[in-house]
Amino acid sequence: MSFEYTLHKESNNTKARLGEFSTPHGVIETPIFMPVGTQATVKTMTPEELEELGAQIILSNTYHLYLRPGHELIAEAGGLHEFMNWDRPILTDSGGFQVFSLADMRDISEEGVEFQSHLDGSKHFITPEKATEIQMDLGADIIMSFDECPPYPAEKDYVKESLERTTRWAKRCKEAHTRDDQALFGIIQGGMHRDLREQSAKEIIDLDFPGYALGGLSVGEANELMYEVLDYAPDLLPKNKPRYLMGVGTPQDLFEGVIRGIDMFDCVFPTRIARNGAVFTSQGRITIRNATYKRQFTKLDPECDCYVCNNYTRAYIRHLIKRNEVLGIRLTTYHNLYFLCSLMTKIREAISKGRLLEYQEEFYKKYGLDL
Ligand code: PRF
Ligand code: ZN
Repeated sequence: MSFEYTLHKESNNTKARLGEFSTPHGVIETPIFMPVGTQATVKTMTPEELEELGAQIILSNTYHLYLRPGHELIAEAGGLHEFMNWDRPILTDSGGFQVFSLADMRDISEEGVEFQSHLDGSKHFITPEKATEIQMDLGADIIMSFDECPPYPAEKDYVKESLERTTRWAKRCKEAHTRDDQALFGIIQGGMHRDLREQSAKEIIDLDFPGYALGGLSVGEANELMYEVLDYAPDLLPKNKPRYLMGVGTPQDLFEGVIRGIDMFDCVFPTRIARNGAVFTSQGRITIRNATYKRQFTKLDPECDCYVCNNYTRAYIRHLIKRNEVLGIRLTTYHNLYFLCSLMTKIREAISKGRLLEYQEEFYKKYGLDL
């Protein structure tokens, strides 16, 4: 149907790409950051606020919505867009990763994964076909194949066995997927091993998906090791399709990923730290609970133009957070998401002007990161 990736520009001194991906609910500009709305809500934000702060696409999770309220109920509501009143693009993750990180007991076989719900211990069996069926019911614009994300570290033999099964599962997802108003993306695994990443990329690309994700990164390995994998892994993917790095999204990771050729990111980091009272500023991350901010009647970030920074002070937000007032975490969440979405806008502008590395240097210097 209406899925098309247009590559507008390739940076001349980095591997960064400027592009657009069109979906039935609108076009997303890439590189892009996707806020996470696990439970069909980006915690504390209304869809109107998300739109205002610059979110173009959000991510939700098959595993959680399958358990509660159930995909049938969401289908009955008319799909996820209708259910949560968000009419822009949505991506759902397949549940593979969440089953492996959240479910209590899991038993992986060729057929699929048996697990116990992290909520009530009830038993479930998810197969690639089931994960695809659930995602067809949820009705997101972009859906993900059912994969296994091996833990880190893991035996190389196991990572190989696992990626080969992930390929067979990806093929089954593709065969089960029948909605032409959804794009099903493939996921590359292979851990930190170059030969295995090459094997996985080849096998998954042979199946021909409209977009490809790199899974199995940011799973506890050192940052430097992830960047090493990112030095070659995006180059294994076709240029004419979007490339998504799953579960990654600190300001530094966004720069390092974009420079290595990644187009899409998602992460709970900005929203999760916001609920602990941590906020991004152009001068680095601060914890607003600290006594230092008690009498600072200034913006969270002196350089920010968001609704929160235009209306509230550090001292007030600190008070709200300290008192566990819900408004506090709403304000920090809004600001953090605005910060990352506008960082991506500035990154896209810098690519367009051919000055991404200069912008990275400026940002790192102020933020307190080493190049
Ligand atoms: N697979 C899926 N979702 C994911 C991951 C993965 O490997 C990761 C790894 N960082 C995050 N989310 N399906
Ligand atoms: Zn702000």
